[in-house]
Amino acid sequence: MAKPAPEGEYVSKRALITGITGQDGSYLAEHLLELGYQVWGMIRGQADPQRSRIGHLAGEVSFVRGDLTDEGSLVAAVDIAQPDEVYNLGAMSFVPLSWQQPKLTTDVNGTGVLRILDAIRTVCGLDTSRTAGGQIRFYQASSSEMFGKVTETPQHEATHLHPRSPYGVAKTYGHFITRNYRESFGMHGVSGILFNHESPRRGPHFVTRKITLAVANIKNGRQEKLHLGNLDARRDWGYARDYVRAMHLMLQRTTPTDYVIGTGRMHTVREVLEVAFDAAGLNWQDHVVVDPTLVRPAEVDTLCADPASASEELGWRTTTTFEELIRLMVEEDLRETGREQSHTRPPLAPAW
Ligand code: NDP
Ligand code: GDR
Repeated sequence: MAKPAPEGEYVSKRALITGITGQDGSYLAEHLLELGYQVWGMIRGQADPQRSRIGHLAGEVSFVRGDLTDEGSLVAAVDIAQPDEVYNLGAMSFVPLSWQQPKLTTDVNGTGVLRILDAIRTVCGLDTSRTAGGQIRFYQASSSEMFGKVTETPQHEATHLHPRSPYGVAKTYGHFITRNYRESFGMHGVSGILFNHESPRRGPHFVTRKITLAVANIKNGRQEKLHLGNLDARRDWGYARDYVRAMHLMLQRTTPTDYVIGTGRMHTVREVLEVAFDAAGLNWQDHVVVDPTLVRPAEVDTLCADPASASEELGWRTTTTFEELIRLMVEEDLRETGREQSHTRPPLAPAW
């Protein structure tokens, strides 16, 4: 929605990212800045962007306060940023927490999507000509967790949804309300159905990072045991940097279309352990304790993407294999815990 440029003058696109302090938000901001975008990041009142994953982007990204539970703040954020593209990455993203706080999860991950869609319509004065036809394009962070109890493998855009967690149920609402606003009001809204993607910036309670952090702490003599839940769970794990490219590519299509994004390969949690401990010359069987309290009330046993449409229509590809991804996370955590040791700060440890 940037103002038209006087003839011959280049005006870069403007993007508003919710969830900019998260793993994906930080990589997406970097990617869009590299592409020449003006980036606005929505942060919550409590967040301190100087010390988060985006501290290094201070000065390059403009910040606006807002919360997905507060529609007025979303209207203000969209109005201030005047974006061409809105990326809705904000969410309560840790699945186990959604059983402990199901209503808040629903409010943020489900109704929050409705609020930001309505905020866009409000700022556009409910004028569909400004939301349709590419004026404000909207990306919703949908999730493979929506497939849940799978009936076919691999999963594609038309696979039946059977979410198995309050998180997955709320994401499914966000998915369908985005589609509904596209069909009802002609909004240019798309959902990326992304499978698990990881990086050294992954939150410490997600299983890959919990493992790579533990490997580094064990190697540095700060931890002996690692407590985990279901080692047989299978996921399609990719590298987060690759996945934010897909988000941007999706919004550049003339026709708004939803895409599945994943590698097409799945591995067990046990395989993550093998690669991660091996990368540090350790044997996982010496350290891992299976803890039944970490098994979920309703587990998603297996997820694997069919990214054929994204490959054919977006030209999207992954660049990093599963083994490379886990090794690079171990290397970064070894470096980080080594640095911490030299500064005698307390060790990084997952809260879950
Ligand atoms: P993170 O947990 O790293 O980041 C979540 C972001 O959401 C944070 O910036 C957080 O802000 C923000 N947030 C939380 N609550 C609110 C709220 N009430 N209002 C506004 N913002 C809020 O997640 P990821 O970066 O890994 O994931 C990004 C999105 O993609 C999420 O929606 C997630 O559900 C989805 N997704 C992720 C996948 C993955 O494998 N990573 C796969 C599929 C979907 P704060 O810093 O203030 O807490
Ligand atoms: P997930 O990721 O729930 O798929 O959601 P997570 O890394 O939390 O779990 C993956 C699988 O590992 C099993 N597991 C454990 N998980 C955690 N966190 N801790 C453990 O100790 C443990 N032991 C075994 C889990 O049971 C599960 O099967 C992520 C999030 O990023 C979501 O926001 C996103 O939508 C989906 O990926 C796609």
